[in-house]
Amino acid sequence: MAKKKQKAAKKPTSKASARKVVKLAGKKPAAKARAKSNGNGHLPRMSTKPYGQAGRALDGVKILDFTHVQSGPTCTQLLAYMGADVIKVERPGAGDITRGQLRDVPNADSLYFTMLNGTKRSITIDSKHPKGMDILNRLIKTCDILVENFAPGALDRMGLTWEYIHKLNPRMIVASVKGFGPGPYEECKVYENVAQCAGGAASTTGFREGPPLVTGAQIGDSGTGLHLALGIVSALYQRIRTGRGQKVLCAMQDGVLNLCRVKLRDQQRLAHGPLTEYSQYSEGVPFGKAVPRAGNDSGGGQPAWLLKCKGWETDPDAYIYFITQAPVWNEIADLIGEPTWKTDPDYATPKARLPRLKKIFARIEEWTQTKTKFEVMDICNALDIPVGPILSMKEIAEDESLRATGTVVEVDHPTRGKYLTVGNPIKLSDSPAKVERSPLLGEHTEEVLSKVLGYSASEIADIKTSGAITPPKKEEKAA
Ligand code: CAO
Repeated sequence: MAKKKQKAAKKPTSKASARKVVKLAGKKPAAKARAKSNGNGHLPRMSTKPYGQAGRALDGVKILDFTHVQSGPTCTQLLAYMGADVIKVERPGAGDITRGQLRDVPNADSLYFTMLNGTKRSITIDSKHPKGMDILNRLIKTCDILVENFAPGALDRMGLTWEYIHKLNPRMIVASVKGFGPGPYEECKVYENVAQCAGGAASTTGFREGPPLVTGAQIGDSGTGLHLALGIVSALYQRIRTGRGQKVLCAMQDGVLNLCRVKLRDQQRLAHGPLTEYSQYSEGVPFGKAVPRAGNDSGGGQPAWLLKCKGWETDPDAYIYFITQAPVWNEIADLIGEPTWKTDPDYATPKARLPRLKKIFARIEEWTQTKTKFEVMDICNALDIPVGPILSMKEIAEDESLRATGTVVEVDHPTRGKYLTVGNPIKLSDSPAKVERSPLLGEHTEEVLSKVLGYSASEIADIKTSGAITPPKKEEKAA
């Protein structure tokens, strides 16, 4: 019976399908499979447009962006660069608090805000106003993703619980940054450096003799924003199969720990003996119970240190990071004028060098001090010796190659004029980054209400007088 059915299914039922079978029969198996899956609608046909002209990776994805300060905005800005339509919801009259923080140009949005909110649209909505809630409901029904990084409980207090959102739009992905995951600290408010301290970065950064140190790289905020972006695109991909949204949570403590993974590795290695690549080993200083601060030691198995270059007396950034990678030891010995170190048993092997690293780096530094950091870079790279110049922010801002790749981008802003921002550090060959200036507060309120949410002109007029999208009057504010 089953066989009969199969046979029947193979039989062409119309002239058109008969032609199709005949056509496919003459093709190679791969072409046959491709044609079949296209026919089923499972796989889209390959675009015939040239690379870079087939839209952007996240075209068509709409984001209700409830983020503020740094961690959340980093995430949604990246998704906007990838093509998502990011609609940033801000409190009327006030907006994201960073618009006014660290202001350098009077009455203009700060660089803190502008560099984290490019390529987005801004709509002002008072979420605590009934009409404001109506607008939010429409946004929830229309958008694919809600991203927020309020203090724990704030979204629920607005009435936007997961259950509520999921009922309104079962396909919506709700992505949150919080300071800590479930546990004793989950209710805490958290800023960058709190996360660096709680995630293991501060205890392992700095010099052994000094206190714990926080780093300039915003691994708590921007690092967690990056993690969240990965969670969001993964959830979007899963939604293609399941048809439903899900919650995505990134705790800043977890994000920092993920970036400090090598230090948790070293914590476990400590149980089996000293960490021989740490300079404290070569200095004969015993290890304690926890991973120590390692100064400028390399985090990997290739000993390295930061060395002075020509001009260090007056230029605080005249330094080079020098890695004594084992395969190029002979080149290093020749370069610094110590050719006997290639064969001397005290220096010839990585193991023999370990207790002598301080002396070795002092000798290399004698050489680097005779050259600028860029000269060291050129000479060493020609010999395959890995080194890194300490670049100041001034040098980075002026670097032509970073401009050419779109990693540093100049944009023009109506109230502050031209400013530099960091473009998309993730380069996609078929999705050119879209890097635009940040929006003014509420710049797109009417546009979003009419074009995205379909409100009529008279409804918008009503909303305007209701107080749902305008700053509270002075008396209300005082109350
Ligand atoms: N309309 C009306 N009210 C609004 C609104 C709108 N459009 N947008 C925000 N609000 C209200 C919220 O409802 C909330 O009010 P309630 O507390 O009364 O419910 C309030 O504004 C936002 O509160 P918040 O606690 O998030 O803001 P904060 O400035 O006090 O705290 C921060 C900031 C960052 C410490 C906290 O948001 C937080 O811990 N976030 C999670 C971790 C995080 O992302 N940290 C990174 C910070 S960057 O260094």
